[in-house]
Amino acid sequence: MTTDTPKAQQSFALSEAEIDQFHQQGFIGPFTAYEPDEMREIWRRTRLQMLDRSHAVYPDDELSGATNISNYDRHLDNDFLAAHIGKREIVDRVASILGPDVICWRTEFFPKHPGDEGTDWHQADTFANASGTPQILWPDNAEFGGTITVWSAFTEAKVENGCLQFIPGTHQQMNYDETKKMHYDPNSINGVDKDGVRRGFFGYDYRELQVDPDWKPDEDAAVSQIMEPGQFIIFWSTLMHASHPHEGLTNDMRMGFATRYVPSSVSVYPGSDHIEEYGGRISLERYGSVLVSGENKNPGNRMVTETTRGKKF
Ligand SMILES: O=C(O)CCC(=O)C(=O)O
Ligand SMILES: [Fe+2]
Repeated sequence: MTTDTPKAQQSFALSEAEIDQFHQQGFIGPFTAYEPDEMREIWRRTRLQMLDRSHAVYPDDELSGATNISNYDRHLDNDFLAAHIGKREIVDRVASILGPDVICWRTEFFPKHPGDEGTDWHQADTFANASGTPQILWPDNAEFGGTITVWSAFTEAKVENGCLQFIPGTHQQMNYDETKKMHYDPNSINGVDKDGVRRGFFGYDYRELQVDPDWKPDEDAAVSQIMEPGQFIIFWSTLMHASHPHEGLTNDMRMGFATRYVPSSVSVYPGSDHIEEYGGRISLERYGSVLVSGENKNPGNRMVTETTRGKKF
């Protein structure tokens, strides 16, 4: 007999001190989900699998220019990504912040190719930022809004190839008004200089949403999140976050994979049957949130059930 806890029962819940730190700073990590060599091998395989869209829930040809949204939710057709969103190292930590009933409502790839601009400073509460329509709504009595994002480094992320940047402690107050409109201009991509740094938001300019048009992010307080392949970091989407440009000094792509979690009581895509943003439009017909912990507390949400999953995979 061994007294070691079997791996399946090991809990990765955050400690009280870590939860306090998370609430103060708006982020915590990085933590390790995979060893660097393991992640390199997984990514080599998964990167190729991503090219096969035959089971992807959104076709990428509904409207031209839809590359950002056709990147969404590949966990609904890829086995590795499906396992990743439910990985104990991640979900135990997220549940220790959000409570036991947790859904994953969105995943997104964030590639940064050599020479790409940095991601603009931004915060997201309802995720109406690009579509003009709230994508998540917390119950009326909720203390918080936004989502927990777990950003996993599928490749190395360092300053020169565009790692994330956070401004600690900025998650309690929105500097952007998501009921305002941003204008999509794919020609602006990689073309806008902001105080000496090339930054944009995939064809949008986040400054258009500023509550105070004269305000500027306190970039002196920004911290760079340098990560090994296989590490992940947890942050509120309402935290001021951005990324450095890829300087193009090396030809390695930086690949981040963001998984977004909320308590299962939150309404996802309320009243919408499609998403329209980044110049594209996708139907939510085959979409479902995935219950990664506990129970579903919102009968109104479209969920991936064993039956729909059978059809999707
Ligand atoms: O990876 C990036 O550059 C941006 C990621 C981001 O904004 C997010 O995960 O919410
Ligand atoms: Fe973001």
